[in-house]
Amino acid sequence: MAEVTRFTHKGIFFSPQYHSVENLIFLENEFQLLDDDIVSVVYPKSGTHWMAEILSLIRHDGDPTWINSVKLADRAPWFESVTGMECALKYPPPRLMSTHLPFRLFPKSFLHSKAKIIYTARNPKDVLVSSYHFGKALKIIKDPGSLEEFLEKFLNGNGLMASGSWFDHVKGWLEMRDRANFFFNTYEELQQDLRGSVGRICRFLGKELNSQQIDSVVENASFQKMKGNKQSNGAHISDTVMDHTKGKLMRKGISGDWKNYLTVAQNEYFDRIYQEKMQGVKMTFPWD
Ligand code: PPS
Repeated sequence: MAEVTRFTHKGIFFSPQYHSVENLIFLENEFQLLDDDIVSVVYPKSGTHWMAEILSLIRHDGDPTWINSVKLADRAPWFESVTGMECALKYPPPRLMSTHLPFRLFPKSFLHSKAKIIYTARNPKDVLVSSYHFGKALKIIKDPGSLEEFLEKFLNGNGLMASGSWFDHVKGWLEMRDRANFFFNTYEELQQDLRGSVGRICRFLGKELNSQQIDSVVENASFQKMKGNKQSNGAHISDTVMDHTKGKLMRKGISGDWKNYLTVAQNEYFDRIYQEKMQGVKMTFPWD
């Protein structure tokens, strides 16, 4: 098995298979966001693929032809990766892009642009469990070890990659919440009422879809449909990056799976750290 390598940039670790310091510096300081850009910002394992699929469908008025024929990473490239940046630079506007980055590494040009940001957060306990399983299949990160060991890494900001601490990520991005071009939503809201969420996202984007078109977005962005769509279900992830026999991107797609994994003591410990780190955040989340 090849040796796992990683590098650290501004306190956050990245994989040389995907990222480079040059690209991260270029992205933060020189990359120009355009007023008609849409960027989906999601901490890993919190609904990145789901939101990319929803936004792809909205862009095409619910028509699934695009999502069924073009791979998700080309429809909504992760611009912090080297190949994602190449794709973003060639993307005919209006661009749709994704990122796992914390706000402090995001393009500075955002502060002077009307680019629209959609931020999706998920219950961190479910993020932990999803990351743990995915981490077991990823060949480009160190083995997560036991759940107990990974819990500690996750709470210390060393989960998967390219994103740092969940707490810093959410808090950093929430500082943008009063901006008209920033929309905050959660994985749990998507779960509870996808149709309502699609309507809210459309209003934020200034996109009008009729009832049948919204139905089509909802149907085609369902877990079952996405799991069966090889353009969206992680099938494109290279065998050098992931052992597809050990895990799946489209794993369970539910909320509250953490209850099947965390012991009472681990849950209490998590809650204690959560309270400490989220002190002062004046916002109620679906998992609170
Ligand atoms: S990644 O690799 O960081 O980009 O992963 P990400 O896409 O952020 O998150 C993967 C988790 O999202 C779940 N998922 C969905 N849930 C419900 N409905 C739909 N349509 C959907 N699409 C993806 C996926 O199953 C992963 O969660 P877990 O809990 O592991 O199942």
